[in-house]
Amino acid sequence: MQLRLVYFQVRAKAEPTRMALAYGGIPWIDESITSYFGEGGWPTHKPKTPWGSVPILAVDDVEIAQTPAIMRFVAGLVEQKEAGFAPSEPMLAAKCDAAFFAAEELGPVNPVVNVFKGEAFAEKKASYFETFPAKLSNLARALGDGPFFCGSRPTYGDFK
Ligand SMILES: N[C@@H](CCC(=O)N[C@@H](CS)C(=O)NCC(=O)O)C(=O)O
Repeated sequence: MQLRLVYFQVRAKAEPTRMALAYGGIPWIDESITSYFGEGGWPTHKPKTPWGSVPILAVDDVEIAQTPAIMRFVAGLVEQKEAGFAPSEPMLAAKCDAAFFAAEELGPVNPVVNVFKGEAFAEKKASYFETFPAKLSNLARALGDGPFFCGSRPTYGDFK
């Protein structure tokens, strides 16, 4: 099975998947949008992709999109090597999802840091930090004594 992770050449939404793949010792290829889509580029191919967005994980010739779905798929692969990485017990699975989605809410920091400059940057930063402390403290509370969100071993909920 060949895995190609298609994204911009930045960390952002693809990085948790990269980290989980690396953690699981699962080989993958980072593929830029330009090299993956080739002629016509993203604007031409976007409507034909599963959800019109990247990241996309191409599993041989089948494309998975939506970051949490990609992560769940990768977690399933890691689970085959390390039991417990993708818990099947419903309450534990919910706990992992909650950590993953709560961390996902911090994602809008990416454009703040990487895109905006000057006055726009100052405005976006101020707006981001209005809600950041509460979100961070929720994550800290969920982590408790840790060391991981769902117990003593890492799960996909820790990779965000
Ligand atoms: N809900 C999607 C959102 C993905 C998303 O916003 N991707 C952006 C890049 S970070 C994108 O595809 N931008 C190009 C476009 O919308 O045409 C996910 O979690 O994967």
